Order: sequence, then C-alpha cells, then structure tokens
Amino acid sequence: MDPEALKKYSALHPKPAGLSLQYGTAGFRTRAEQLDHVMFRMGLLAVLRSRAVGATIGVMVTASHNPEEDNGVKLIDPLGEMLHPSWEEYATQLANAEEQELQQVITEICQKAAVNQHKDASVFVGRDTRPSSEKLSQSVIDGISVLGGQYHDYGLVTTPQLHYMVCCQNTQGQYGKATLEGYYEKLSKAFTELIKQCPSSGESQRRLKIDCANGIGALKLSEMKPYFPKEVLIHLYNDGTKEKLNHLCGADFVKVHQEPPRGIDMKPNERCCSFDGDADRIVYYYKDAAGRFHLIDGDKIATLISIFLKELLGKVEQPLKMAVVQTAYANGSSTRYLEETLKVPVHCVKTGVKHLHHKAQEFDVGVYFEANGHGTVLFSKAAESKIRQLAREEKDDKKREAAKVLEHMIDLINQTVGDAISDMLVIEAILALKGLTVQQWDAIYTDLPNRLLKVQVADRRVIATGDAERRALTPAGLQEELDGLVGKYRLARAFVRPSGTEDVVRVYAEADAQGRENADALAHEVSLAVYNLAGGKGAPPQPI
Ligand code: 16G
Ligand code: MG
Repeated sequence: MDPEALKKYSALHPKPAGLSLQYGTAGFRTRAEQLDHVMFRMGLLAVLRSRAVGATIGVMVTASHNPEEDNGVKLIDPLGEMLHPSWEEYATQLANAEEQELQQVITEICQKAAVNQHKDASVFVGRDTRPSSEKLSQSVIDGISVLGGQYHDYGLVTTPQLHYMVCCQNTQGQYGKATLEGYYEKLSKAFTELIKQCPSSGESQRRLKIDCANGIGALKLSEMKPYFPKEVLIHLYNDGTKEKLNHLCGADFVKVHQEPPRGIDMKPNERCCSFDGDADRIVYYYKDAAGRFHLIDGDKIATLISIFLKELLGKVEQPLKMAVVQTAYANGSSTRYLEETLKVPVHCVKTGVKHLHHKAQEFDVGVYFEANGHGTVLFSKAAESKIRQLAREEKDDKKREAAKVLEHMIDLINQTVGDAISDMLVIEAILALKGLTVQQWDAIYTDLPNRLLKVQVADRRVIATGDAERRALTPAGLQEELDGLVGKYRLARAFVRPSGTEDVVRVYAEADAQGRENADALAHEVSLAVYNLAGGKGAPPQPI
C-alpha cells in the first residue's frame, strides 16, 4: 500500500464531517450525495476482502426499492452470498473513519483479518440505473485501484446478476460463464427445456405483464428477450423511459400498499408481476372479474415452488430433506398450509436475506422466501449431484424424467441470491407445467388479513427481540401487553421489531375476519402499545 497515494485519492472522496453510517441489513443506504466517500472506501474494503479470502469479491451500487435520490452499496462474497457478518463491522469502521485515521483503520483490519497485502485482488463492480450510480461506481473503482486491485466493471446489471458473476468466477465456470450472455443462455436453456414438456396452452395463459419499477429489470429483460422461446409472451411496463425509479410502482409499492402499480394496464384475471428497483424481488398479482385486487406474495411463491419440488422429490424416491425458511412476516395461512397440508418442515429466522440463505443451506433442498418477495431455492452439493446422476443414468422412465425436470430447475434457479428474473421464469415454468391459472395458484390457501405499520420512537434500540423477532424482550411489559391484545382476536398474531433500514419500529398484525378490520384494529392497538412503552415521538398513532 502506498500511503501517499491513499491520502491523495481519499482527499478526492472526502467524508462529510460528523457523518456516521452503518453497514445495515443490505449494506449502506442513504441520500446519494452522502455516499461518495463510502463508495471509495468500499472499493478499498473489497480489495482487502479479496486478499483475505483469495477470491473475487463483488461490489454492487444500488439502493434497491428506495427513492431515486438515494443510493447504496453492498459487497458480495465469493460464492455470491452476502458479505460475511464479521466484515460488516469492518465496513462500518472504514466508512466512518476520519481522513487522518484511514490508514490506521486499514492496517487494523489487515491485522485482525489476517490480510496478506501482497496477494492479488480481484473485484467485480456493477450498478443499477439511478442517475447517481455511474459516478459512484467510479468512486468504487478509484478505491480498488489505489490499493492495487484488479477490477471488472460490468456496468448496468441487476443485483442478482452480479452475485451470479462472482459465483461463476470463483467456481472456475462450474456455476456458469461469468458474462451476461452466459447468464441469459443458462437460464433460457433450462427454461426452454422445462416448457418443452408442457401441454400447449392458449395465448392468454402464456401472457405475463411485468412492472419493472422503472429500473434495471426492464433493460435486462429486453436484452434477454431474444433468448426466450417464442411461447413466452412478456410485456414490460414501467421500463424507465417515462417515469421515476420505484415511484408508485415496483414490488415494494405493491406489497406495502396491497394495490396495483401505476402505469400498468391490467385486465381482469391477467397474470401480472412487479420487480423491485434492482430486480432481486418479485411479487405477482391480478384483478378478478369484480375488480378486486389479489396479491400473490413471497409466501405464495414459496408454496407453489414447494408443492412442485415435493412432488418431484417424491417421484425420484431419494431420501432428500426439503424445508422452507420464512420470517415472522410470513402469513400464518402459508405456514399452516406448508406444515399441515403439504407436510414440509418450516423454519422461522430473522428478517434479511442473509439469515434465510444461511438457514436454507442446512437442507438438501432449502426453499426460502420473505413475504416481500426476496427468495430462492438452494440445493446441497450432494442433492445436486444425485439428481444429475439420476437424470443421466436412471433406468426407470418416470424417475429419470422427474430427475431431469429437477435438473432443469437447478439450472434455472439463481442459487446465489433471490433473483426476480430467475424466480419469474421458475414460476412461469411451474404454472405452465401444472396447467395452473393465476387464480388457481392464489386459491391454494387464503391469506389472513394483515397490516404493516411504522411507529416513530426516540431510540428504536430500546426494542430488543427474541425467537426470530417474534417476541419483544424489552422494554419490560411490552410483550405482555401484546399478548393481551392478540388474545382478543381469532387466529391473530402480532410482533414488533426495530427496522434495519429506517429509523422506525415496524409493527405487523394479522387476524382472521371477513375484511381487514380486525387486522387493522390490532395493528393500531399494537402501535399504541409501542408508542406508550417504547418512547413514542410526535403524535400518537391514529386508527386506520
Ligand atoms: C433489506 C433486506 C430485506 C429485508 C428488509 C427489511 C436484503 C438483500 N434485503 O431490504 O431482506 O426484508 O431489509 O427491512 O437482505 P427493515 O429492516 O427496514 O424492515
Ligand atoms: Mg432489491
């Protein structure tokens, strides 16, 4: 490391005085104009991480579903996973170091993490379509270069595409080719093979309308279109040519508001879906003949995929253990359906992709989804090689055919992280193979009415949670209060947790009833309890 060069370049990316940021659930995220120094320093950190693990590391510049004015950055570990938690702390230290401390903090990280400064370093960089992203990714590159790292700038890519590239690179091409073309070819080939076996269906059943949140998903789907078989009739909306990123559209808007995005023309019973701003989340929905909106969220996506995989695993007759991983936000009806009807074990973990991903790795087949549409399926190495072997060598036709379908699913699913493009193709293939309409899919179970609210408090850290965020451990008395409120309603559940991305406490409530009144009333009562016991700020929450 050349201390003079570091000083000189760091001065070109100065840290605003007094600014302190934290590497949160999904990296750093805030107003774009506050992030230049963070980007430069994450370039530095990626080089250190690369040297520590002896592999290529990814740096993605994106703020996902946040407003267009925001931006963010997250690091990607060698197999396409989220940055290891022990390094999140280094990221925070480096981002917050004052100019004159920078050198010292780097030296400390190198000592603590046993980084060999003389090793080669390689970093892949990608960015979303935000106006600020190009310049900020240049700052990442400055950071990589000043520490002597090599980089490959993929330019505009979805977040999951960059995860995919990193994994391909570090598995010497075993996972696929580390190019966009390689990604398109792998996915479209697997998809084409799957739908070859489908009963031919009418045009209306094949059509899918996609709200791209005015983000990167639109660009990448357009690039991918020539690779799709002609049976695929996708129509892109909110492609970023007219409106602002994530504004009144995208997966987050649809999930939170439980209403259709603007800018999409929805006819009754048409299958539609929304991506988020960096295309790592997806939700489906439709409007019935009476004009009622039906949301099909991550829980129902997990259920559809689980039904399909369980059937196939039954056919191949292998002792492969499958489980579903959810968070406390999963609708109670989905958990009940998976456990009681489908008889698949369900595990609940803390919010955030890294927690779900980690848990899902414990099984031969681990299906994980957050209700908000983040999710994928992981196959253990052993399960994958067994399935590939059966697909090649099994004599029994039925078993071999089932193994082949599983093999194509393995290739179609982006196992590095939830991927809206890959998840969409998985879902479209399953619906086509099973001959299911969107209404039939929706009818697998009925969601309990639910409501999400936010409460402002002086310090959200006064709330500590346990049991995968399902119980409030502090402040004293809050959980007892919540138990009393929940006890008033049928099939009710509620929990509160400090947000990892916003300065608020989140409240979730669900309760059985014809309409949403009970869920709304419970959510309001829980919000008041938080306001009263956890130091509420401003006016008390009002009834919905
Ligand atoms: C981040 C997480 C997402 C989680 C959300 C919760 C990743 C890639 N993203 O967006 O999984 O659902 O945070 O936000 O891990 P909250 O803590 O503000 O509720
Ligand atoms: Mg996202």
